[in-house]
Amino acid sequence: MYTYDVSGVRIELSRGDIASQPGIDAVVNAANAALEIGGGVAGALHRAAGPGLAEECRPMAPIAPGECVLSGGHELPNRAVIHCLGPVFGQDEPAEALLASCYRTALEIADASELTSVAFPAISTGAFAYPVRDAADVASGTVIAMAPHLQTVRLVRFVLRTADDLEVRREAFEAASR
Ligand code: AR6
Repeated sequence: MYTYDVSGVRIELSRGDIASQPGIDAVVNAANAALEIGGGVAGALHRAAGPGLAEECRPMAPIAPGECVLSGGHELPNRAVIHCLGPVFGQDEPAEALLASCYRTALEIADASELTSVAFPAISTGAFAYPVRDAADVASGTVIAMAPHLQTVRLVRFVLRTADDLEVRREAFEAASR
C-alpha cells in the first residue's frame, strides 16, 4: 500500500478486492447502464451486497456515461455504494472528460452525503477497455484537483486488482502530484 497526503486528504493506493473494504463509508461500483449485476467489479459488489442492491438500483436506471448514483451498502461492510458508469473506450466520447466526471461526481456525492471515506476501483479499465495508464492519469489528476475542495471526505482509496495495475497507478499518481 502507498499513502500520500493531498491538501489534508489521505490518498491510499492498494491492491485488493473492492467488495472487501471494511472501514470505508462508500465503495464505488464500475457499473453498467442498467445498474445490474454484470461481471468484474459490478459482479463482485452485487454478489457481496445481495439481491437488495439490484432491487434498490432498478428505479435509478439507466444512467449515462460519466453519471453516478448513490445506494445503500446492503450486505457489504460499507454504508453506501456509488455506482458510476465509465466510458466504453473507443465509443463514448470525450472519453477523458467522461472518466473524470465519474471520479468528480462520486466525490461530490460522497461529500454531499457527509461520508468521510471512499474506495474506487479502476473504472473502465476492464470490460470497457480504457488503457490502464491513461485511466490512471485521469483518476489521479481528478482526485488531486478535487482534494482541496472536499468538505467531509478525508480518505480516498484506490483499489487495484493486480500488482502491475498498482505500480502503474503509483507512477501516474506521483507524476500527477508533481
Ligand atoms: N476488486 C477490484 N478491482 C476489480 C475487481 C474487484 N473485485 N474485479 C475486477 N477489477 P470492470 P469496467 C478490476 O470490467 O471496465 C461489468 O461487467 C479490473 O481488473 O469491472 O468499468 C459491468 O457490468 C479492471 O482493472 O469495469 C459493466 O458492463 C477494473 O476493475 C462493465 O463491466 C474495472 O473492470 C464495466 O466495465
